Amino acid sequence: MLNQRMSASVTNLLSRFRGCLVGGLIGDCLGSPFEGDDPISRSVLQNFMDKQLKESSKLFQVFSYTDDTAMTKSMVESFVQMKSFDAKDMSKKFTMEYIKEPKRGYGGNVVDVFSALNSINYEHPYEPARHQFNGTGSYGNGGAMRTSPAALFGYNLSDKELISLAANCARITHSHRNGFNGAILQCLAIRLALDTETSQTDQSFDINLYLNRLIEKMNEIEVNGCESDSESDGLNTNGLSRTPYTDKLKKIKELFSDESKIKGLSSERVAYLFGNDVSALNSVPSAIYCALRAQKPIDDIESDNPFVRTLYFALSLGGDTDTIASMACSIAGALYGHQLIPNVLQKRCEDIDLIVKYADNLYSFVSNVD
Ligand code: F2R
Ligand code: MG
Ligand code: MG
Repeated sequence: MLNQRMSASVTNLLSRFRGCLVGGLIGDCLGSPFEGDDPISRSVLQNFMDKQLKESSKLFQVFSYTDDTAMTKSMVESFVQMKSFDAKDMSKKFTMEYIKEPKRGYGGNVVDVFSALNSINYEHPYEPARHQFNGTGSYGNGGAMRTSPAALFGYNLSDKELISLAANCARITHSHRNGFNGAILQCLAIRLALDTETSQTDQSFDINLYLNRLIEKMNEIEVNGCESDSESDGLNTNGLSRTPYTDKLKKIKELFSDESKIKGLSSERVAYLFGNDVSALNSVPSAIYCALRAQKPIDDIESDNPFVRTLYFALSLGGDTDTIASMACSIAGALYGHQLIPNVLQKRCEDIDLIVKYADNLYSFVSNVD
Protein backbone atom coordinates (compact mmCIF):
# COMPACT_ATOMS: atom_id res chain seq x y z
CA MET A 1 0.00 0.00 0.00
CA LEU A 2 1.35 3.42 -0.87
CA ASN A 3 1.71 5.69 2.13
CA GLN A 4 0.71 9.35 2.35
CA ARG A 5 4.05 10.78 1.19
CA MET A 6 4.13 8.52 -1.85
CA SER A 7 0.53 8.99 -2.91
CA ALA A 8 0.89 12.77 -2.73
CA SER A 9 4.18 12.73 -4.51
CA VAL A 10 5.53 13.77 -7.87
CA THR A 11 5.29 11.96 -11.16
CA ASN A 12 7.80 9.33 -12.27
CA LEU A 13 9.15 8.41 -8.88
CA LEU A 14 10.72 5.16 -10.12
CA SER A 15 12.45 7.07 -12.90
CA ARG A 16 13.75 9.57 -10.34
CA PHE A 17 15.08 6.78 -8.09
CA ARG A 18 16.93 5.33 -11.08
CA GLY A 19 18.07 8.78 -12.19
CA CYS A 20 19.55 9.43 -8.76
CA LEU A 21 21.69 6.28 -8.55
CA VAL A 22 22.56 6.23 -12.27
CA GLY A 23 23.48 9.93 -12.12
CA GLY A 24 25.79 9.25 -9.19
CA LEU A 25 27.48 6.41 -11.08
CA ILE A 26 27.99 8.49 -14.24
CA GLY A 27 29.47 11.43 -12.29
CA ASP A 28 31.87 9.10 -10.51
CA CYS A 29 32.95 7.13 -13.61
CA LEU A 30 33.35 10.10 -15.95
CA GLY A 31 34.73 12.37 -13.25
CA SER A 32 37.50 10.07 -12.05
CA PRO A 33 39.91 10.70 -14.99
CA PHE A 34 40.02 14.39 -13.95
CA GLU A 35 40.27 13.96 -10.16
CA GLY A 36 42.96 16.28 -8.79
CA ASP A 37 43.17 18.49 -11.91
CA ASP A 38 42.88 22.28 -11.88
CA PRO A 39 39.61 23.76 -13.22
CA ILE A 40 39.35 22.33 -16.72
CA SER A 41 39.01 24.43 -19.85
CA ARG A 42 35.68 24.30 -21.69
CA SER A 43 37.41 23.23 -24.94
CA VAL A 44 39.14 20.24 -23.32
CA LEU A 45 35.89 19.24 -21.73
CA GLN A 46 33.82 19.78 -24.86
CA ASN A 47 36.14 17.35 -26.68
CA PHE A 48 35.87 14.82 -23.88
CA MET A 49 32.09 15.08 -23.68
CA ASP A 50 31.63 14.99 -27.48
CA LYS A 51 33.60 11.74 -27.52
CA GLN A 52 31.64 10.17 -24.68
CA LEU A 53 28.31 11.15 -26.21
CA LYS A 54 29.13 9.47 -29.54
CA GLU A 55 27.64 5.99 -29.96
CA SER A 56 30.00 5.08 -32.75
CA SER A 57 33.44 5.60 -31.22
CA LYS A 58 35.68 2.87 -32.63
CA LEU A 59 36.93 1.87 -29.21
CA PHE A 60 33.93 2.24 -26.95
CA GLN A 61 35.53 3.13 -23.61
CA VAL A 62 33.85 1.95 -20.41
CA PHE A 63 34.96 3.79 -17.26
CA SER A 64 35.52 2.10 -13.89
CA TYR A 65 33.80 3.42 -10.80
CA THR A 66 35.72 4.50 -7.68
CA ASP A 67 35.20 4.43 -3.89
CA ASP A 68 32.17 6.75 -4.25
CA THR A 69 30.18 4.03 -6.01
CA ALA A 70 31.78 1.12 -4.12
CA MET A 71 30.48 2.59 -0.85
CA THR A 72 27.11 3.55 -2.38
CA LYS A 73 26.65 -0.07 -3.47
CA SER A 74 27.43 -1.30 0.06
CA MET A 75 24.83 1.10 1.48
CA VAL A 76 22.13 -0.27 -0.87
CA GLU A 77 23.11 -3.89 -0.17
CA SER A 78 22.90 -3.33 3.58
CA PHE A 79 19.51 -1.54 3.43
CA VAL A 80 18.00 -4.15 1.12
CA GLN A 81 19.30 -7.21 2.99
CA MET A 82 18.60 -5.93 6.50
CA LYS A 83 15.38 -4.10 5.51
CA SER A 84 16.42 -1.41 7.98
CA PHE A 85 19.51 0.58 8.92
CA ASP A 86 21.99 -1.61 10.79
CA ALA A 87 25.27 0.19 11.56
CA LYS A 88 27.12 -3.03 12.30
CA ASP A 89 26.12 -4.65 9.03
CA MET A 90 26.82 -1.50 7.02
CA SER A 91 30.25 -1.03 8.58
CA LYS A 92 31.07 -4.66 7.77
CA LYS A 93 29.91 -4.28 4.17
CA PHE A 94 32.06 -1.14 3.69
CA THR A 95 35.07 -2.96 5.07
CA MET A 96 34.56 -6.21 3.13
CA GLU A 97 34.13 -4.24 -0.09
CA TYR A 98 37.38 -2.37 0.61
CA ILE A 99 39.23 -5.62 1.38
CA LYS A 100 37.90 -7.17 -1.85
CA GLU A 101 38.86 -4.21 -4.05
CA PRO A 102 41.20 -1.82 -2.22
CA LYS A 103 42.31 -0.02 -5.38
CA ARG A 104 39.19 2.04 -5.94
CA GLY A 105 40.87 5.31 -4.87
CA TYR A 106 39.69 5.49 -1.25
CA GLY A 107 40.35 8.54 0.93
CA GLY A 108 43.76 8.74 2.58
CA ASN A 109 42.62 8.06 6.14
CA VAL A 110 39.28 6.27 5.90
CA VAL A 111 41.11 2.99 5.28
CA ASP A 112 42.32 3.12 8.92
CA VAL A 113 38.67 3.07 10.00
CA PHE A 114 38.08 -0.11 7.97
CA SER A 115 41.09 -1.75 9.54
CA ALA A 116 39.97 -0.81 13.08
CA LEU A 117 36.39 -1.92 12.41
CA ASN A 118 37.67 -5.29 11.24
CA SER A 119 39.86 -5.70 14.30
CA ILE A 120 36.94 -5.10 16.72
CA ASN A 121 34.67 -7.36 14.65
CA TYR A 122 32.26 -4.44 13.96
CA GLU A 123 31.01 -4.55 17.58
CA HIS A 124 31.16 -0.75 18.08
CA PRO A 125 30.69 0.58 14.56
CA TYR A 126 30.98 4.28 15.46
CA GLU A 127 34.08 4.05 17.64
CA PRO A 128 36.93 3.86 15.08
CA ALA A 129 35.72 6.96 13.21
CA ARG A 130 35.70 8.95 16.46
CA HIS A 131 39.43 8.40 16.87
CA GLN A 132 40.37 9.77 13.44
CA PHE A 133 42.46 12.94 13.30
CA ASN A 134 43.30 13.01 17.01
CA GLY A 135 39.67 12.63 18.00
CA THR A 136 38.19 15.41 15.85
CA GLY A 137 36.89 12.94 13.24
CA SER A 138 37.05 13.21 9.45
CA TYR A 139 35.48 16.14 7.65
CA GLY A 140 36.10 14.51 4.26
CA ASN A 141 33.27 14.14 1.75
CA GLY A 142 33.20 10.32 2.01
CA GLY A 143 29.96 10.35 4.01
CA ALA A 144 28.25 12.72 1.57
CA MET A 145 29.44 10.98 -1.62
CA ARG A 146 27.60 7.76 -0.73
CA THR A 147 24.43 9.16 0.88
CA SER A 148 21.99 8.76 -2.04
CA PRO A 149 20.73 5.31 -0.90
CA ALA A 150 19.78 6.86 2.46
CA ALA A 151 17.64 9.48 0.66
CA LEU A 152 15.90 6.73 -1.37
CA PHE A 153 15.54 4.10 1.38
CA GLY A 154 14.34 6.86 3.73
CA TYR A 155 11.86 8.28 1.24
CA ASN A 156 8.87 7.62 3.51
CA LEU A 157 10.53 8.91 6.67
CA SER A 158 9.86 12.33 8.18
CA ASP A 159 12.57 14.95 7.62
CA LYS A 160 13.72 14.48 11.20
CA GLU A 161 14.03 10.72 10.81
CA LEU A 162 15.81 11.06 7.46
CA ILE A 163 18.31 13.54 8.91
CA SER A 164 19.09 11.11 11.70
CA LEU A 165 19.47 8.23 9.20
CA ALA A 166 21.83 10.22 6.97
CA ALA A 167 23.93 11.30 9.95
CA ASN A 168 24.18 7.79 11.37
CA CYS A 169 25.18 6.25 8.02
CA ALA A 170 27.90 8.89 7.64
CA ARG A 171 29.20 8.66 11.21
CA ILE A 172 30.46 5.12 10.61
CA THR A 173 33.42 6.81 8.92
CA HIS A 174 32.94 10.58 9.42
CA SER A 175 32.35 11.84 12.95
CA HIS A 176 33.33 15.51 12.45
CA ARG A 177 30.17 17.65 12.31
CA ASN A 178 31.20 19.06 8.92
CA GLY A 179 31.63 15.48 7.69
CA PHE A 180 28.21 14.18 8.68
CA ASN A 181 26.43 17.53 8.16
CA GLY A 182 27.69 17.41 4.56
CA ALA A 183 26.06 13.99 4.20
CA ILE A 184 22.83 15.38 5.67
CA LEU A 185 22.85 18.32 3.25
CA GLN A 186 23.46 16.10 0.21
CA CYS A 187 20.71 13.73 1.41
CA LEU A 188 18.23 16.61 1.84
CA ALA A 189 19.21 18.03 -1.56
CA ILE A 190 18.26 14.67 -3.12
CA ARG A 191 15.01 14.42 -1.13
CA LEU A 192 13.99 17.90 -2.27
CA ALA A 193 14.91 17.02 -5.86
CA LEU A 194 12.72 13.90 -5.72
CA ASP A 195 9.84 16.07 -4.53
CA THR A 196 10.33 18.93 -7.01
CA GLU A 197 8.00 19.05 -10.01
CA THR A 198 9.87 19.99 -13.18
CA SER A 199 8.21 21.44 -16.25
CA GLN A 200 7.60 18.90 -19.00
CA THR A 201 8.58 21.36 -21.69
CA ASP A 202 11.82 22.86 -20.39
CA GLN A 203 12.52 20.97 -17.15
CA SER A 204 12.49 24.26 -15.21
CA PHE A 205 11.64 24.49 -11.50
CA ASP A 206 11.64 27.11 -8.75
CA ILE A 207 15.30 27.36 -7.64
CA ASN A 208 14.52 30.02 -5.04
CA LEU A 209 11.98 27.79 -3.32
CA TYR A 210 14.38 24.84 -3.48
CA LEU A 211 17.16 26.87 -1.83
CA ASN A 212 14.86 28.40 0.81
CA ARG A 213 13.85 24.93 1.95
CA LEU A 214 17.46 23.71 2.12
CA ILE A 215 18.58 26.84 3.97
CA GLU A 216 15.79 26.50 6.52
CA LYS A 217 16.68 22.87 7.25
CA MET A 218 20.44 23.31 7.36
CA ASN A 219 20.20 26.36 9.58
CA GLU A 220 18.10 24.41 12.07
CA ILE A 221 20.61 21.52 12.00
CA GLU A 222 23.70 23.69 12.30
CA VAL A 223 22.29 25.88 15.05
CA ASN A 224 20.59 23.21 17.16
CA GLY A 225 22.57 20.12 16.09
CA CYS A 226 20.95 16.91 14.97
CA GLU A 227 20.27 13.94 17.24
CA SER A 228 23.69 12.54 16.37
CA ASP A 229 25.72 15.47 17.69
CA SER A 230 27.76 14.86 20.80
CA GLU A 231 30.60 16.56 22.66
CA SER A 232 33.26 14.98 20.49
CA ASP A 233 31.67 15.69 17.14
CA GLY A 234 33.75 18.76 16.37
CA LEU A 235 31.25 21.24 17.82
CA ASN A 236 34.13 23.48 18.85
CA THR A 237 34.43 25.60 15.72
CA ASN A 238 37.51 27.52 16.89
CA GLY A 239 36.04 30.89 16.06
CA LEU A 240 34.80 29.81 12.59
CA SER A 241 31.14 30.12 11.63
CA ARG A 242 28.87 27.62 13.38
CA THR A 243 26.71 27.57 10.26
CA PRO A 244 29.19 27.09 7.38
CA TYR A 245 26.80 25.11 5.15
CA THR A 246 23.96 27.58 5.70
CA ASP A 247 26.35 30.45 4.89
CA LYS A 248 27.32 28.85 1.56
CA LEU A 249 23.69 28.06 0.68
CA LYS A 250 22.77 31.70 1.35
CA LYS A 251 25.58 32.81 -0.95
CA ILE A 252 24.26 30.50 -3.66
CA LYS A 253 20.79 31.96 -3.18
CA GLU A 254 22.14 35.50 -3.42
CA LEU A 255 23.84 34.67 -6.73
CA PHE A 256 20.73 33.03 -8.17
CA SER A 257 18.66 36.11 -7.30
CA ASP A 258 20.50 37.99 -10.06
CA GLU A 259 20.69 36.22 -13.43
CA SER A 260 23.53 38.45 -14.63
CA LYS A 261 25.72 37.37 -11.68
CA ILE A 262 25.11 33.68 -12.41
CA LYS A 263 25.74 34.05 -16.14
CA GLY A 264 29.12 35.69 -15.62
CA LEU A 265 30.40 33.20 -13.05
CA SER A 266 33.29 31.12 -14.40
CA SER A 267 34.09 27.59 -13.22
CA GLU A 268 37.26 28.94 -11.58
CA ARG A 269 35.20 31.45 -9.62
CA VAL A 270 32.68 28.80 -8.54
CA ALA A 271 35.56 26.57 -7.39
CA TYR A 272 37.02 29.53 -5.49
CA LEU A 273 33.71 30.55 -3.85
CA PHE A 274 32.39 27.11 -2.92
CA GLY A 275 35.44 24.82 -3.10
CA ASN A 276 36.49 21.78 -5.10
CA ASP A 277 38.43 19.69 -2.60
CA VAL A 278 37.88 16.46 -0.65
CA SER A 279 36.33 18.16 2.38
CA ALA A 280 32.55 17.92 2.56
CA LEU A 281 32.22 21.67 3.18
CA ASN A 282 34.20 22.45 0.02
CA SER A 283 32.35 20.04 -2.24
CA VAL A 284 28.69 19.46 -1.28
CA PRO A 285 27.59 23.12 -1.78
CA SER A 286 29.54 23.15 -5.07
CA ALA A 287 27.69 20.04 -6.26
CA ILE A 288 24.34 21.66 -5.40
CA TYR A 289 25.38 24.81 -7.26
CA CYS A 290 26.24 22.75 -10.38
CA ALA A 291 22.91 20.91 -10.39
CA LEU A 292 20.97 24.18 -10.02
CA ARG A 293 23.09 26.19 -12.48
CA ALA A 294 22.61 23.56 -15.18
CA GLN A 295 18.85 24.07 -15.25
CA LYS A 296 19.48 26.89 -17.76
CA PRO A 297 21.90 27.01 -20.72
CA ILE A 298 25.54 27.77 -19.87
CA ASP A 299 27.89 29.70 -22.19
CA ASP A 300 30.33 27.38 -23.99
CA ILE A 301 28.48 24.23 -22.96
CA GLU A 302 26.82 22.86 -26.04
CA SER A 303 23.95 20.80 -24.69
CA ASP A 304 20.23 21.34 -24.35
CA ASN A 305 20.05 18.58 -21.73
CA PRO A 306 20.25 19.83 -18.09
CA PHE A 307 21.59 16.47 -16.87
CA VAL A 308 24.47 16.65 -19.37
CA ARG A 309 25.10 20.29 -18.46
CA THR A 310 25.28 19.31 -14.76
CA LEU A 311 27.92 16.69 -15.49
CA TYR A 312 29.86 19.01 -17.74
CA PHE A 313 29.82 21.95 -15.32
CA ALA A 314 30.78 19.77 -12.33
CA LEU A 315 33.77 18.36 -14.23
CA SER A 316 34.87 21.85 -15.21
CA LEU A 317 35.45 22.80 -11.54
CA GLY A 318 38.42 20.44 -11.38
CA GLY A 319 39.66 19.18 -7.99
CA ASP A 320 37.54 16.38 -6.55
CA THR A 321 35.76 15.85 -9.87
CA ASP A 322 34.53 12.28 -9.40
CA THR A 323 32.86 13.16 -6.12
CA ILE A 324 31.49 16.59 -7.03
CA ALA A 325 30.14 15.26 -10.35
CA SER A 326 28.70 12.19 -8.63
CA MET A 327 26.85 14.26 -6.03
CA ALA A 328 25.70 16.89 -8.57
CA CYS A 329 24.45 14.24 -11.01
CA SER A 330 22.61 12.33 -8.24
CA ILE A 331 20.65 15.51 -7.57
CA ALA A 332 20.09 16.15 -11.30
CA GLY A 333 19.01 12.52 -11.84
CA ALA A 334 16.54 12.78 -8.96
CA LEU A 335 15.16 16.02 -10.43
CA TYR A 336 14.80 15.04 -14.08
CA GLY A 337 14.55 11.25 -13.92
CA HIS A 338 16.28 8.38 -15.70
CA GLN A 339 14.63 9.14 -19.04
CA LEU A 340 16.65 12.33 -19.46
CA ILE A 341 20.02 10.61 -19.02
CA PRO A 342 21.56 9.73 -22.41
CA ASN A 343 21.82 5.98 -22.88
CA VAL A 344 25.30 6.28 -24.31
CA LEU A 345 26.60 7.83 -21.08
CA GLN A 346 25.04 5.01 -19.07
CA LYS A 347 26.69 2.39 -21.24
CA ARG A 348 30.07 3.95 -20.49
CA CYS A 349 29.83 2.98 -16.82
CA GLU A 350 30.93 -0.21 -15.12
CA ASP A 351 28.00 -2.01 -13.44
CA ILE A 352 25.29 0.21 -14.91
CA ASP A 353 22.75 -2.64 -15.03
CA LEU A 354 23.39 -3.51 -11.40
CA ILE A 355 22.92 0.11 -10.33
CA VAL A 356 19.55 0.29 -12.14
CA LYS A 357 18.56 -2.93 -10.37
CA TYR A 358 19.62 -1.45 -7.01
CA ALA A 359 17.45 1.63 -7.64
CA ASP A 360 14.52 -0.68 -8.45
CA ASN A 361 15.13 -2.64 -5.22
CA LEU A 362 15.00 0.54 -3.16
CA TYR A 363 11.88 1.69 -4.99
CA SER A 364 10.18 -1.67 -4.31
CA PHE A 365 11.06 -1.35 -0.65
CA VAL A 366 9.58 2.12 -0.23
CA SER A 367 6.48 1.38 -2.33
CA ASN A 368 5.61 -1.89 -0.54
CA VAL A 369 5.76 -0.84 3.09
CA ASP A 370 2.42 -0.58 4.89
N1 F2R B 1 41.04 9.66 -2.28
C1 F2R B 1 40.56 10.15 -3.28
N2 F2R B 1 41.34 10.68 -4.24
C2 F2R B 1 42.78 10.63 -4.16
C3 F2R B 1 43.36 10.12 -5.44
C4 F2R B 1 42.81 8.80 -5.83
C5 F2R B 1 43.57 8.34 -7.02
N3 F2R B 1 42.90 8.76 -8.21
C6 F2R B 1 43.70 6.84 -6.98
O1 F2R B 1 43.26 6.19 -7.93
O2 F2R B 1 44.26 6.31 -6.02
N4 F2R B 1 39.23 10.19 -3.52
C7 F2R B 1 38.28 9.71 -2.62
O3 F2R B 1 38.48 10.35 -1.35
C8 F2R B 1 37.44 11.32 -1.09
C9 F2R B 1 36.63 10.83 0.07
O4 F2R B 1 37.48 10.75 1.16
P1 F2R B 1 36.93 10.31 2.58
O5 F2R B 1 36.20 9.04 2.47
O6 F2R B 1 36.25 11.44 3.21
O7 F2R B 1 38.32 9.99 3.30
P2 F2R B 1 39.06 10.60 4.58
O8 F2R B 1 40.38 9.93 4.62
O9 F2R B 1 38.20 10.48 5.79
O10 F2R B 1 39.22 12.16 4.27
C10 F2R B 1 39.85 12.59 3.11
C11 F2R B 1 41.00 13.56 3.44
O11 F2R B 1 40.50 14.75 4.01
C12 F2R B 1 41.45 15.27 4.93
N5 F2R B 1 40.79 15.38 6.28
C13 F2R B 1 39.58 14.89 6.62
N6 F2R B 1 39.29 15.18 7.90
C14 F2R B 1 40.35 15.87 8.39
C15 F2R B 1 40.64 16.45 9.66
N7 F2R B 1 39.79 16.38 10.70
N8 F2R B 1 41.83 17.10 9.79
C16 F2R B 1 42.71 17.19 8.73
N9 F2R B 1 42.47 16.65 7.51
C17 F2R B 1 41.31 16.01 7.33
C18 F2R B 1 42.62 14.30 4.95
O12 F2R B 1 43.59 14.74 4.05
C19 F2R B 1 41.98 13.02 4.46
O13 F2R B 1 42.89 12.11 3.89
C20 F2R B 1 36.63 11.39 -2.35
O14 F2R B 1 37.14 12.40 -3.18
C21 F2R B 1 36.85 10.06 -3.00
O15 F2R B 1 36.67 10.10 -4.39
MG1 MG C 1 36.34 8.46 -5.71
MG1 MG D 1 36.71 12.06 -5.20
